[in-house]
Amino acid sequence: TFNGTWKVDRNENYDKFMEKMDINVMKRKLAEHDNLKITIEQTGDKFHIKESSTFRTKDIDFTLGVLFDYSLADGTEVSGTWEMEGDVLKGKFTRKDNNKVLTTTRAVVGGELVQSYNYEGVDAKRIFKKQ
Ligand code: MYR
Repeated sequence: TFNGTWKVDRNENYDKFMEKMDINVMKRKLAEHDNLKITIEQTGDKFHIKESSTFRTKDIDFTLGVLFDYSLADGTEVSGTWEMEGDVLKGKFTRKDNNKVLTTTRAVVGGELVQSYNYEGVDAKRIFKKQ
């Protein structure tokens, strides 16, 4: 289950990923240490997520398989869906500014929440510990 509050513990290749996303070096440095915390509340196929970081706090609601809009912390707007495949959440989001696709997954692995990202062939991970 994804429910609970998760605090980012470490990143893998996140700087390279953000670079591919065309995020400038100053924002990347800040984003590496954004203290991202997400609280996930799943009820059936509905999710409520509270996101908090050094950049902002934000509430997000989505239903599995239903298109929704989301803006990244740097203001980049995307639109897409999350789907559940087995125990893995799979997200596919399209940037509104260039129509390129960002895919992401969330899975609980060994008690940690692992979020993977892919954009234009570059993979990254952020790994969260439960609070
Ligand atoms: C959520 O479930 O938390 C909201 C929807 C997430 C959409 C896609 C997330 C991609 C975030 C990429 C951030 C990297 C910034 C370069």
